[in-house]
Amino acid sequence: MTSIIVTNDDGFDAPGILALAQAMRPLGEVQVCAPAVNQSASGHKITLFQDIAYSRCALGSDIPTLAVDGSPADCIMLALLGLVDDKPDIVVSGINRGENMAQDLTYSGTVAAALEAVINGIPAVAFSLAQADADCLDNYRVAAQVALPIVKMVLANGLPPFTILNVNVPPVSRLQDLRGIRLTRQGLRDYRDYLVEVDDGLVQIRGEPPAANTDELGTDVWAVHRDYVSVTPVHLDMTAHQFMANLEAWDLQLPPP
Ligand SMILES: [Mn+2]
Repeated sequence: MTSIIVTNDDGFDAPGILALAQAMRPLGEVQVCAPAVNQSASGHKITLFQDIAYSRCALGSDIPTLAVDGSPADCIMLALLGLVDDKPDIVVSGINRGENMAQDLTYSGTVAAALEAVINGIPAVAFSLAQADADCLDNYRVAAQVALPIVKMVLANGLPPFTILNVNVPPVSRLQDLRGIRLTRQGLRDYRDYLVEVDDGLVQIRGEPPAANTDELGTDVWAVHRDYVSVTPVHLDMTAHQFMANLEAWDLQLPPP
């Protein structure tokens, strides 16, 4: 029996993870292992040198669920280290509340959970709904419908080592309002954060929704802006290969002894 772990970064009780877990059920045995509380923008944080509490419950009345007092990467690490009985055939992360495109990938706990899976040799897909402001259940349902055939293909074909699929779904309430799937690369976003002095010695990061260059053909932001589902293959290797030759020319040396 195919074993599927579903996780997210919005917390085990977010609407997106329930939609995703339910959509995965035709493919195998579904087990949810997700943060107990919202861990959005936690990146690839893992919790070391301290206790991690967890509890067992059920989602949608009968999907076995572990709520972990940790990060999304913690959830996958714990699951693979034995908190979940069966070794999973795939890890599916999401459906995130809000897109994970362009530079978002480095902040995203949703994507980090998928990367934690491939570090351990388990294929993984991250799903995000490009709508941050509301929990529209119809939109999550459409995104979950999109997820099913994609996960099916990954189960059938596998993925190359250290490679995940990062999927972003435009916010539509009917499947027929999507124009199709586009294979994309990471685009560029322009964050518009600012600092707010809340009190003496107390600040907060706030911001307008990020702008994006949606005109650059073939990027994730380009596709989602045009109501295409964006599928980006993402590799864990962050080496800037295209800079290697130039860096070589610097001829970096140790200081003289
Ligand atoms: Mn999130």
